[in-house]
Amino acid sequence: MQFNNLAFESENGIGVLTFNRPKALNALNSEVLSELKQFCEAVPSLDVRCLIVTGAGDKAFVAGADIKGLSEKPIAEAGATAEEGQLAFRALEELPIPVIAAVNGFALGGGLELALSCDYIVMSSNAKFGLPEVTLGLIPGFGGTQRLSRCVGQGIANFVTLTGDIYPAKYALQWGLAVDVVEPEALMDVCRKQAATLASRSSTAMHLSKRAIREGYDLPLREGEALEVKLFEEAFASEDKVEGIAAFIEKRKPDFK
Ligand code: CO8
Repeated sequence: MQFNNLAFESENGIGVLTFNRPKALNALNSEVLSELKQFCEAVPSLDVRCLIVTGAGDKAFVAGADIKGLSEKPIAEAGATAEEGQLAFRALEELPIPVIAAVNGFALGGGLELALSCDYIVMSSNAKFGLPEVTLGLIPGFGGTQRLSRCVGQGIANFVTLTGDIYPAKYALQWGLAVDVVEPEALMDVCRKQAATLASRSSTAMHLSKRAIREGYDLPLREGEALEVKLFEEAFASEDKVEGIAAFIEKRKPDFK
């Protein structure tokens, strides 16, 4: 797959998707968002069981929406522009495979919103994050007002969004935004190791788990439990369940297809 602003490579079922506009700190313009959506549509046809998302260069994961591009947008296109980003990030969020955000530098505005659309975040110790939209007279438009509060709670989401300040990675760990903060040189190795573990798990069970957590999040508890029952039944009827339980009983590693 060839893109102008994304690089993709894969090995042993682990894919790495790199946002690749280092001169603009990997900022998101319409072309990048459209390429992300195309990439997500192609994922089921790729031989990939786990995806790592990162940014090119050593300075930025993604420094947000392309501010120069935004400056040229007519007011009438504002809603469509926000929706364009939301649809691309939703496609990423709904991928059937696990997705790790390897945040290697600035994750600002749309960049933080991108990371929040992945299943979880690992940050390098020199990464910085924030939602600076209020400093531009804007609000987050690619899902940030919704996903940040779901991830860290409303108080911290209010704090990050209203201050518009840029925060060091240690706060991501403290606030439960990132699952780990590691030395910059170790970031990709740590993520690849985690991806290898995920790639060895049942892809059916991971997909159903992702759906149960994501789709259940907005439901009342009893409806969420009902959803869990329905998805549990699907897992129970799967070939992976037969293999996983047989492997346990036979004291061997499961060989999930
Ligand atoms: N868009 C376009 N270009 C950018 C962006 C960006 N978001 N960020 C950096 N760049 C460019 C700079 O303009 C500069 O280019 P040039 O060399 O041609 O002048 C190059 O990248 C390097 O950047 P700096 O020289 O500024 O590097 P510094 O190390 O001095 O600063 C910062 C790094 C702190 C990251 C700084 O670049 C910065 O503040 N960037 C903007 C961050 C920001 O505000 N992001 C939020 C954008 S708004 C957003 O994401 C809204 C999402 C929802 C949109 C909804 C649509 C309707």
